[in-house]
Amino acid sequence: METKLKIAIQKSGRLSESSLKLLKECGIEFDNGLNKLKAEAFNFPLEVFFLRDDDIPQYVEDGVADIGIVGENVMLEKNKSIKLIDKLGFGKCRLSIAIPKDQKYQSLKDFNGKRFATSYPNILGDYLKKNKIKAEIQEISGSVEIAPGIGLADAICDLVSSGSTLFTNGLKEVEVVLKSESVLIANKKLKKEQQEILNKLLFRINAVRKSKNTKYILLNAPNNKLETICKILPGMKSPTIIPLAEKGWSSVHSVVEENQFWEIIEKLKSNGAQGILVVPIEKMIL
Ligand code: PRT
Ligand code: ZN
Repeated sequence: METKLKIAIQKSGRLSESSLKLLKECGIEFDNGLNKLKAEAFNFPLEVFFLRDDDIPQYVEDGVADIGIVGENVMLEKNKSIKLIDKLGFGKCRLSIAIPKDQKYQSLKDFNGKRFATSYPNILGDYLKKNKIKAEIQEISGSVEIAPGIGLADAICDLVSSGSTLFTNGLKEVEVVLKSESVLIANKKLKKEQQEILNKLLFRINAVRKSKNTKYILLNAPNNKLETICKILPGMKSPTIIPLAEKGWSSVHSVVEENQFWEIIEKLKSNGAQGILVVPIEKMIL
């Protein structure tokens, strides 16, 4: 029987859509009908398990799944014996300490002898220990933000993204314990065949990721400005130059990184580039 790689992703929640999208962008097709527990890819040796995110590290440790996608927060909290393969760049959030908004705050020392409510007792416990704070931790599994209001805790430690949950509950963020994003984790003892499939998958993931940070750029330039313009454009190797029908002009093609984009466009314009077109890249193999 053909070896397959088993991947566990979140069944329904904040990471589900992006996890599915990532696999799709890698060209992997499968049927993910509602309430399905697992699905087999049609065109790649991959089996997809749909699970609660909290269970994924354990399944990966046990080898029920070979790899999985979870938030770094879950990976660290569960503290299983697994391998971190790569950060995936979605599901970004932070695990923060928050207190009632009209309470004064000076430093972490304020928390000595206080009581925290959190769903992340391990991460918080390590953080407090590292900072030599002695406080009590009350573990609760949901609606952590209401704990101070009902007198269950003095402070909370919970995930924050926009901050609106804290705001509507009259809380303010005072310390960031951890910055988190989705990660790809793997079982520590993958068989050779499984590792090979994982390498293929990682190759595709990297191609997708590279392409997201990069744009394809086309422009027209007078030939006497080509040298300067080529210097502005870094490109993968060097820009492609194609003569235009109009004498003395050329079309220049290259790639630019998203974060340098505006700066480069301005320089190109001031050096005589015209008709600049910028198009998205779907996949990029270096
Ligand atoms: O059912 P299952 O157990 O699988 O899902 P879940 O309810 O445990 O997790 P889910 O879907 O809420 O989150 C999955 C992962 O998404 C988390 O482990 C994080 O890695 C990541 N993530 C990113 C977040 C957030 N952003 C986030 N904002 N997870 C939770 N939140 C919650 C937070 O707990 C708080 O209640 O959103 C609220 C705060 O959001 P803001 O925008 O109001 O600040
Ligand atoms: Zn969960």
